[in-house]
Amino acid sequence: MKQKIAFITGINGQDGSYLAEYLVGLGYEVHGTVRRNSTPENQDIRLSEIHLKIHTHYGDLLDQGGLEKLLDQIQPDEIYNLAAQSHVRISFDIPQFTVQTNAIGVLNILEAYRRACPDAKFYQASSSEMFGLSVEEDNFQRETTPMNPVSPYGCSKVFGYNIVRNYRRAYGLHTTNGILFNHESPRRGSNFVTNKVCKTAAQIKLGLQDKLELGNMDSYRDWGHSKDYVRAMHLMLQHDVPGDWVVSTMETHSVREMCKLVFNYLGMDYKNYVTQNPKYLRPEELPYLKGDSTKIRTELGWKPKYTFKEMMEEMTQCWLDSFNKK
Ligand code: NAP
Ligand code: G4F
Repeated sequence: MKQKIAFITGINGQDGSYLAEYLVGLGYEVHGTVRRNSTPENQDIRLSEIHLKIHTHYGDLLDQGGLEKLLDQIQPDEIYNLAAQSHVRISFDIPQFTVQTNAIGVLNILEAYRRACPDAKFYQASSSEMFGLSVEEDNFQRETTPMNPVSPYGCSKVFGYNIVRNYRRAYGLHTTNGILFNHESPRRGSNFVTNKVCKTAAQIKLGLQDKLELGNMDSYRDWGHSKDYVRAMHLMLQHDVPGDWVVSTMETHSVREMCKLVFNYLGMDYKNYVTQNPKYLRPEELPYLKGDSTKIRTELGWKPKYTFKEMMEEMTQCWLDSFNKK
């Protein structure tokens, strides 16, 4: 059987790196884009375990011609569009760049794909942030929940989601949206709340820091593990019919509960160390997320392997180990 070829934008991000490892493990030839960076060493950090087994190319979602050239050369079977300005708080600081990348960028890669390799299957990294303030009466968000975003990031992702559905219907392309709820790992950027808490709590434990400054501790998130979620992305593209699927743990925890768990793991009480700094508050907050992933569980047989506790402990332990090595 012919070796399958995958193309991943944002291959050096959290999800891109795990997805690349997963697909290499399944026998795929894996290609992906990285952006030009003045310190090229930084770009390989998350790919250190597989960089010799994959093919990286310079590429940017803002450069449609470059994307089309790459897709024309590579002729992938599967395209995973994971690239994005993915930080919600920062999307209020750089709204134009966020919308250019996360909205127009999706259009750019869809057009490149439609012209260069329309027989491929296409995955779009859509987000639970699109639901914003909408919650169903049973306290879940699901595929049918109206979208009511509360950030430039959320608004940009709604455009990406809709244009992917439009290209599916208008041109008969195999384009799929994964509506993923928050997912974390030791490779999560350390300015997202979970990894910020794990990193700073480990520093406090080792006497390298004395406090942790956070924003809103009373928002709720449905936090899963990135490794479980990249399996879901792949499963979605193995389905004959394209569609939209929610991926979530079906549990929710507050930022406060998450802090308590991490500090307890290290034998400390978070109340003695955590303070609020208004600079981490958002102009508009999304207070509550809990995803109903019944559809992907029943139709595609996906379910997560990690529990929330196992994931937070793994992340905290990784920081402890890395500081202890120094
Ligand atoms: P991440 O770690 O921030 O990775 C994003 C990747 O996109 C990085 O490789 C980044 O490169 C690249 N990128 C940024 N702007 C780009 C541009 N203009 N052109 C090309 N590449 C660009 O994010 P992640 O957590 O892996 O998330 C992957 C995708 O899933 C994103 O689209 C995110 O919005 C979406 N998503 C994430 C979650 C979550 O909880 N993690 C949930 C739902 C949806 P640089 O390193 O050079 O910036
Ligand atoms: O970790 P966060 O920054 O993630 P957020 O905003 O939920 O976005 C993530 O999940 C989305 C899926 O729903 C993705 F689409 C998106 O790409 C990203 O991966 O913040 C989580 C919560 C928020 O309510 C925030 O206000 O934590 C709260 N928080 C409290 N203090 C903080 C902080 N968030 C950050 N980043 N830093 C803080 O100091």
